[in-house]
Amino acid sequence: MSSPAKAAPSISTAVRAVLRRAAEVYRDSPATALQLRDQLDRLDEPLRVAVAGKVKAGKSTLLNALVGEQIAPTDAGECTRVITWYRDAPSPRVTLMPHRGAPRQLPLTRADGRLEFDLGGSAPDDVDRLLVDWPSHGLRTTTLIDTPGIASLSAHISARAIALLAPEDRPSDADAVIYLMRHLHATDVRFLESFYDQVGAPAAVVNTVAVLSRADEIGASRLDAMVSARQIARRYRTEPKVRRVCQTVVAVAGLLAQTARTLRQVEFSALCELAQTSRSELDALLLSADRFTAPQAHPTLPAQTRGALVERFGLFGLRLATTLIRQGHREPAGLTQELVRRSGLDELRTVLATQFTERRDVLKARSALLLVDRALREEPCSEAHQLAGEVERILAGAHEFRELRLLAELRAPDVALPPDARSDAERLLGGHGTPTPSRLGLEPDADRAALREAAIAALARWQRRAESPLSDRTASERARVVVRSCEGMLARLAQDQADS
Ligand SMILES: Nc1nc2c(ncn2[C@@H]2O[C@H](COP(=O)(O)OP(=O)(O)OP(=O)(O)O)[C@@H](O)[C@H]2O)c(=O)[nH]1
Ligand SMILES: [Mg+2]
Repeated sequence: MSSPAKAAPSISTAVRAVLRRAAEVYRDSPATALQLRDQLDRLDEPLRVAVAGKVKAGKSTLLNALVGEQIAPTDAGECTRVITWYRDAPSPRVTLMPHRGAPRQLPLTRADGRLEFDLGGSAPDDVDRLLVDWPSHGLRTTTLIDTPGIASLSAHISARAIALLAPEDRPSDADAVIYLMRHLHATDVRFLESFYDQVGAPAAVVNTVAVLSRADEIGASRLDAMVSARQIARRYRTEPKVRRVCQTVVAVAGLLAQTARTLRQVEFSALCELAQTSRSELDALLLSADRFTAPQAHPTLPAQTRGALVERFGLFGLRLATTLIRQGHREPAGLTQELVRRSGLDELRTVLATQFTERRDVLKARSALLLVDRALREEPCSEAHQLAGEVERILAGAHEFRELRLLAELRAPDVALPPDARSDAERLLGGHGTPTPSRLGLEPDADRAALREAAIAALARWQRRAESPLSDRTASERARVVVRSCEGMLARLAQDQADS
């Protein structure tokens, strides 16, 4: 009986071995050895995703929306000026990590549904970061890192955010980035390019998703604001300079999403009361926040309640919520679901799942190899040559990396591929999700025969392209990467059949 072919080690196994070896090689260089050992631990931890963008882009609000709780401070307090990590843990705890000195615990309180903590006398400049342990399902696969606004009033603070995301002296602490922008601005593109240009980074573009944030404010918070925002996001997605720096752009009304996911019964009752006001009166009231909160503006709802409502929902959220209640959403759970859907949060979560969560092993491996590569360049040593060879072998050999690199290349404006072939390749390479049905453009529950048929057709399509005399060398090589992805799918389908 022939022995089964030895399976290639998974990318995580190969990277783990290289990290161990590198930690051994650099054992006399304590700082580097420590970074390498940390990186080893990171392979078993949740993916680290930073939320970045300019001041007041809505970063902390969106983080709360993603977690489904108000844990990140959103007003102008000193904590918004400090990098803060939110990670899942059995019990809540806030730890302050100073630049110098020992970490210390900070007291935390909950007030009005929000988590509150302060720096306990430390100046923001003295704080390296805050670490918030918070039991949350939303943080199980991903640790979220809230960053101070870039290009903020204090150059120092924005420098800190940039150092976290694109540090010069070491690879980034974050494996992936959600970048918020209210409009597309040259500084946003420049900032994103700084990830893209990281030395040695295989396909940095694949670890960035852009969000058109505070999307409800587009078009004066009219009821169709999200329709316009989605159109703008779609246009950005096709712009070459945007495609070059991020995977995709999603429009999200973060405030509405946050509030919907933390909706309270008293708020729901107040919305129902508002919805009973005649449409013309309500439209007039909701023309501006000042009108809506004026002392005698509403016969039954006190000004204070209205003030709280507009702060939590925004004018757009109030217009939308009252309209939905009028249309028959009489239960808080149903209203929450519809508001979250319309806020764009569901779409963002799907994008994060396909772009980040499903690819977490590759993204973490990428961070790890960047670290080893940097150590080798900055501290050359006698074993460097061999170690560099191992890094190179993983980068060149792991098909996952080839897929990432090609996905990034396909985003460049000058790719010599017809648009339909380009989008076919993007899908097959896992650009819209790595499970086989997503790659083949079929429903998640498609049967095996349909999947096989589609994979065989795709394989033939890309084999023809790889062998076509019309394809130059680069085009053939790219086509072969897609061929390999199709072969991988067929092998997995055959394996599934054998297992069942
Ligand atoms: N209308 C509307 N307002 C929003 C939205 N997201 C955030 N805001 C408001 O914008 C302000 C800033 O929001 P934050 O979430 O603190 O923004 P940030 O980017 O974390 O701000 P810094 O950390 O200070 O840079 C707050 O008053 C939020 O209520 C949104 O989607 N729509
Ligand atoms: Mg903030």
